[in-house]
Amino acid sequence: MNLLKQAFAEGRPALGLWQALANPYTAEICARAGYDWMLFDGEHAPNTLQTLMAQLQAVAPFPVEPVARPPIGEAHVIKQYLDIGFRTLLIPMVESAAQAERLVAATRFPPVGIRGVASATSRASGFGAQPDYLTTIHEDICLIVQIESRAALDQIEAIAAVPGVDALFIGPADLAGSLGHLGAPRHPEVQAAIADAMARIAKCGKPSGIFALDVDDAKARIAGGISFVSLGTDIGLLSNNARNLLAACRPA
Ligand code: 3PY
Ligand code: MG
Repeated sequence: MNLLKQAFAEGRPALGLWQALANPYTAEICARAGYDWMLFDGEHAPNTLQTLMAQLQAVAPFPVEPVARPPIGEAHVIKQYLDIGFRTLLIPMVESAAQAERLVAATRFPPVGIRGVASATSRASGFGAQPDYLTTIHEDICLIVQIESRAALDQIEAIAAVPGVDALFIGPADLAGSLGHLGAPRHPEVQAAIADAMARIAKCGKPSGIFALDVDDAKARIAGGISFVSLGTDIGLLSNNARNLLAACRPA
């Protein structure tokens, strides 16, 4: 069972951690902490298929749902991510129902979709050890689309209505840029757009997610009934604690 889909079904907020270090060793350390999901970033972190797969292997023993973000929502990238074993995908920059339909098709085998078929050679199928992989994997696929532009805001209801779109995730950084407030996701206009988007996603009956700006933002999103939220990043944890430790011990 896909652990994120399970959390959505149970109405339990799923708490996640962003992974941008592109490193299996630190991914394993973070997986031990008990987050519900971890995002492995192929869009902005220096990841390759090999580094993504190594991170998947590192977190495999832990009860965490690995989520992968490809650099772009193209069918050939999606099939590679699925073949190495990701079941949950976060696709950046989705702006229309037609685009969402193409993404769903990329995650489904024929005749429903266009995903290329590898069975005995893919890690996803246990290298052939899971004989019903081809006919059952769609149940465990979780497709999350990112709403992060003015154009996407206009299309929320149409995108949410696409069968196979499991959840919508707001990207505050890109949304701020698109709304004319680059680098200022806390700008009141951006925050108002996010609140409106959240309410509309809820009205569509779809789970909504967001990248929290800090602990207080995360707590407020959870109190507001969000389905899943990223609480922070591996880089943030490392750099903040490195700075704080030094500051605490350096004589003033
Ligand atoms: C964004 O903020 O634009 C993201 O994609 C991540 O949250
Ligand atoms: Mg973004």
